[in-house]
Amino acid sequence: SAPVTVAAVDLGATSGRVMLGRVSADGIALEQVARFAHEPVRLPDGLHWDLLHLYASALDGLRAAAASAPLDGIGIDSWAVDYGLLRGDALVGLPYAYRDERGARGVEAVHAVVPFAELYGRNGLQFLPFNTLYQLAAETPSGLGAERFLMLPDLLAFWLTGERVNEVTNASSTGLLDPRTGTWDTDLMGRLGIPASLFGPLVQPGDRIGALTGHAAEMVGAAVPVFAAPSHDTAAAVLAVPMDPTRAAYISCGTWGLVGVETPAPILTDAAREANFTNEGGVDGTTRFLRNVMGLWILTETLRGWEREGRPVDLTDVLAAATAEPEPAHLFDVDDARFLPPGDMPARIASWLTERGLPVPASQPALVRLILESLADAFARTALLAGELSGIPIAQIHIVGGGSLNELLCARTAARAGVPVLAGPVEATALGNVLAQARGLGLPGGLADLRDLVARSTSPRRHEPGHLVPTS
Ligand code: LFR
Repeated sequence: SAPVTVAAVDLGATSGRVMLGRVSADGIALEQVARFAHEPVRLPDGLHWDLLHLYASALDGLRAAAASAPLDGIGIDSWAVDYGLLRGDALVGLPYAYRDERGARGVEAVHAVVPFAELYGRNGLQFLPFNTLYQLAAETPSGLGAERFLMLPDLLAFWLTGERVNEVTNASSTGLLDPRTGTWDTDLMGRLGIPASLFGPLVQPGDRIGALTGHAAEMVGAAVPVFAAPSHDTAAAVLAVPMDPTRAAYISCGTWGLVGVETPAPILTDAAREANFTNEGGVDGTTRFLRNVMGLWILTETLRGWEREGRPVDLTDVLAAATAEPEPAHLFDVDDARFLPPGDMPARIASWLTERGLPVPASQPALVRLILESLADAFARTALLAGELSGIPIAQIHIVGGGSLNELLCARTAARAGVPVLAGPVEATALGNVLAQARGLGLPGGLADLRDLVARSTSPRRHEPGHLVPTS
């Protein structure tokens, strides 16, 4: 098939990027054309995404991308669970950020109607207090006069094209999708008093949503088609893990560490529920059977806390110093709910430890080592557990995303899991976004072929258990 050039808009919890991807039968080349920082804004009613900043920055980036090469497509991905509500063409209210505490207020209301065990049997989602259905229970869409529900990437696609669709991988994080059929569970919506009319047609990664229209087309300079990426960033990242899913686990590590395996069908067993594993939708009808582990958030919030206190550290320096520290004798539970909201992580870690009579690290490098060691332990345990629960023998673990650059984290994960870790590609999410579009534009092949293309275009570093530095 002919080479294609597409733009991937990849929105993360702390920064967004626009990447230019060129895909041919020989490989993929990625180039960053724009990067912008953003953060949620705290208002009297809670924590909100600065959506207009995100949209305007994405449009600027798309204009820059189109100026450097004619675009065959645009795709958007972001974190999951968050959404906007529309009445007519207008947004009703400001979308909330998932680290807002409001989701937790909806949990009881949902579980009072559908107890968690039953809910899990229907939607296969791990319990996270910010899952979309809990957020929806904390507000009343019909009270707001809302007519339509769009996940954030769907909302941005609507602003770009005028088309309202729900992309399936992101829809799978709402708790309102049946993971066996990949269709909306209107019966569950009915029981929870969520109007089914809010939800529209589901599109698959690679489907064409529409063309840039109006102001967006003027800004970018052409009516470029917008494709559904796997609009959930984790689904995009998993698509681009150069793995053999019958013998490997993956960790998509950025703000979160998403740790799991890819399975042909959801696993809705009691054991999966008790281990709090999720069944989110992957590309080509696969299931992302994984668990959210706290991820680099806890480290970046720690660094941020030190900066606020006037004790800033340089990341490279502190990681080198942490590597030289001795292995800590005790770890802490990175998944404790107290670490979820923004705030003073060093103080929260210290209180977790002192509550148990454990020593608090005395220096900054020692605390960084403890954080990474605790994360690596959670990563390793969760990857092996994913293997046990799914029956997939874990011969190696792939770490992709920003965390793949953290050599200490990768090496300690390999050591604690007792299997090799393959680190990279760092840009898995953008690669997955680009590949889904390329397929929509005619690139042939199944998941294995797409992963083969990633493997030929990138070179992961190998961490053997027992070595603190990569062995290749
Ligand atoms: C990662 C991610 C996770 C999701 C979390 C919240 O960026 O998309 O998969 O659980 O963000 O949406």
